Amino acid sequence: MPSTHHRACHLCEAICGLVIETEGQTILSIKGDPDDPLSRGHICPKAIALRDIHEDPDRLRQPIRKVRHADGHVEWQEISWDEALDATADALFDVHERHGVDAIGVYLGNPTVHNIGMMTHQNNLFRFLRTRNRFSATSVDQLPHHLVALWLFGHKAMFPIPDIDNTDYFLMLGANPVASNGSIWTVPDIRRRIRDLKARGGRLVVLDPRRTETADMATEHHFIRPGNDALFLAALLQTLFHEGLAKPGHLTPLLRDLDSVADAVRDFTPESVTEATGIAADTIRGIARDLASAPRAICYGRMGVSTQEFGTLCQWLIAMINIATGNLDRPGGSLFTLPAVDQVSNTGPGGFARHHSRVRQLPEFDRELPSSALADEITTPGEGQIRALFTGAGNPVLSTPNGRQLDEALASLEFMVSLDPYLNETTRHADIILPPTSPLEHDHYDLAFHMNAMRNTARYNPPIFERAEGCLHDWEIFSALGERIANRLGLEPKPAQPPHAMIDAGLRAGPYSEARGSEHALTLEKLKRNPSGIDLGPLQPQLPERLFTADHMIHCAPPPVLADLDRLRRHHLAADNVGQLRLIGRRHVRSNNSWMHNYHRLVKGRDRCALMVHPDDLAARGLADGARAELASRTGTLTVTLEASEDIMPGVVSLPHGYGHDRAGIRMQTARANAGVSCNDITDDRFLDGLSGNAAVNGVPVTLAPCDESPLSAGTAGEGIRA
Ligand SMILES: Nc1nc2c(c(=O)[nH]1)N[C@H]1C(S)=C(S)[C@@H](COP(=O)(O)OP(=O)(O)OC[C@H]3O[C@@H](n4cnc5c(=O)[nH]c(N)nc54)[C@H](O)[C@@H]3O)O[C@H]1N2
Ligand SMILES: Nc1nc2c(c(=O)[nH]1)N[C@H]1C(S)=C(S)[C@@H](COP(=O)(O)OP(=O)(O)OC[C@H]3O[C@@H](n4cnc5c(=O)[nH]c(N)nc54)[C@H](O)[C@@H]3O)O[C@H]1N2
Ligand code: SF4
Ligand SMILES: [Mo]
Repeated sequence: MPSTHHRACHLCEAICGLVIETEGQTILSIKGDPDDPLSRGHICPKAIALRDIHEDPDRLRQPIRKVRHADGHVEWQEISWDEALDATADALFDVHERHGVDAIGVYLGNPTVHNIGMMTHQNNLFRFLRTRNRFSATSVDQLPHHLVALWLFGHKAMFPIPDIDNTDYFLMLGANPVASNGSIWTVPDIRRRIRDLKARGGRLVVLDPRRTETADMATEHHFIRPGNDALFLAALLQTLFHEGLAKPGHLTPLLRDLDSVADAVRDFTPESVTEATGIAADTIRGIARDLASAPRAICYGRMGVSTQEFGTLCQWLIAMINIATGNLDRPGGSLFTLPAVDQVSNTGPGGFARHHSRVRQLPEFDRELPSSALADEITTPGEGQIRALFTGAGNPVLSTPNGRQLDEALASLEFMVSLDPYLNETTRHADIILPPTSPLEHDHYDLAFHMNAMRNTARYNPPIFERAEGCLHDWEIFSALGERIANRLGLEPKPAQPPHAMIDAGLRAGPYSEARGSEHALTLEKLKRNPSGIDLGPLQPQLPERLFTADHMIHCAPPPVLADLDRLRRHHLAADNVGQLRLIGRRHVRSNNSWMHNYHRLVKGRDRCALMVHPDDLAARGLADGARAELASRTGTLTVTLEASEDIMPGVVSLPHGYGHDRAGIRMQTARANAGVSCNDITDDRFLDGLSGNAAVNGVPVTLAPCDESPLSAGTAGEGIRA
């Protein structure tokens, strides 16, 4: 008898509702759930990969331990959970005893925030490992959003969310939601929402060095030279002030230091930034006037403006533009969410620069150091050097800058353990891999993404399958390891309450609880009775109550941000800003960071890892479409296949990240067969947003030249594995 299950897709931030039909252990079909109040039936081609992940023979089902033979041969052996957890606890405790807690490094990757148990239970382990050497994908991603939220609104997770369904004018920079399905903006079915915006006479203006799938749907697209958005945004804000268009309206009584902001950007005239940005002064003025005169407008920017040299300035300027035009905290502009489990109110506000990385003095944020510092912290001797590493749901060898350097650094560790279902480019360096249950074997609640969703909803899904015998969930692994470390330290472990009990408690204390007088009276039981999810209504204005600053004001002019404008001025004058070839990234709807290339249905078809180059740039170097060429940066060289494209701005080349699966010793057959190259082999751990320490994986200075096709120039780092 087939049975029907409701389930959220956990692969990207759109959190689409699915209806999954199963029979026994077999998945018969995966479809969009039309009754889901947020996604309303939308899915993308990746949803079918839920089945592929579940069934993938390469997915590890039991812990494995690396055995090094005398002849240098490396072998992996399956071991029991008790053995694996004991050996891991022993090794971590040993490093802790000999070198102190900072000798243990931690790196957590992106799927952590898509996984309820990793969110709720990581501290069952990390409370006993209070190392300063914590790292995560945040600093290759959204770190600038957090800093701006903290400084302006008093809490790291206070993100203004674009209300696309009610807006008239949408200015978007460095985001490609038609491929990515949205980020720091949970917005399933973006295509239809863009079509609706245009149908009601609204406009979408996209600034991107590539004419992307999103730019293709826009009413207007402008190329912008990578890394110069802060200049464009500063000139836009300057125009708003200069032309008297800055009218914060209802926000006025909440604003501190708006005058200082106007002073700070006074010298960024549209004329002064035209050459650097590639955008005409009249165009900048036109956009400023359109944005100001639209009844309801949004300015939004994502990866392209966050993971670049001025990521924090860009996010601050975007927030200031929304504030100056009165579009923050009002329908049709950008609003704050009120999630059912209110992880904004439930977590600390976060802090910045309370300590710095040992080797390069990069600032912490929220007790994490920039991932660009990880390799140096492993390889530089001295007190506090990382000797053991825990990775969870992360693949930093492919996803952080200068991946080859990190690859080599990982090979030098005394001990490494990975909580991960795959033996991949990063986890091949581990001594022990702890694989969690398949996603469909545990329950699901989107603690993180309801916080960023364009509508308030809540949804809980029980597991679809019984877990395979002898398998542990991510949260159980954290708890079991925490218990063992606590015992060795002579401390009390934290009792492990399952995640669903914590969700129930969160719902019962949250804004839609009976205790708070809400008609929804949300509990876990109620969510279980409504498997497609419960609609809690559109985003509502919430200021000043929702502000977390001590004075309940918006602090418009954080001193570190104003000071950083001088760095922008120096960059503006630098001789190599214009004329230097720049590398940017690219996402494809059938791919997801580094770990979804092992599913045949998603990777089949044409090579998606080619370098997009403008025909003029090819001609200038004597190169041709389809040829191989050498792409080089300060950190290394890659041999790439060229793809001529008029859709990319001259002077810019684009390569997706997350490929490069040809390293020795990985166990992902399909990915290996479609290896591609890793663009992070040539991104640069020293190329950063100087204010936040966020990696600048976009706008990397590169050179492109015909290939010297000797076998040694092929871009692999397959030899780095520790034997
Ligand atoms: N050049 C360049 N670099 C980039 C980016 C870019 O645009 N350009 N994007 C950056 C961004 S935005 C991000 S978020 C990072 C991502 O960087 P990472 O998070 O480091 O890398 P992922 O590719 O997401 O790897 C996820 C890992 O989690 C494992 N995994 C999957 N599901 C689970 C699970 O349920 N439990 C556990 N324990 N493990 C699981 C996978 O097997 C894989 O090893 O990459 C960044 N790097
Ligand atoms: N299919 C798919 N979906 C995904 C992911 C995936 O890997 N694949 N990853 C998920 C994750 S972890 C994240 S964080 C989100 C990211 O979501 P998005 O940020 O929407 O996705 P990107 O494709 O990285 O978009 C960045 C855009 O910035 C442009 N760009 C690069 N440099 C610059 C610049 O200097 N200025 C400007 N203005 N633009 C620039 C690029 O051309 C690109 O179009 O996507 C999520 N969804
Ligand atoms: S857009 Fe695709 S990958 Fe993202 S949640 Fe929806 S179905 Fe899953
Ligand atoms: Mo991300």
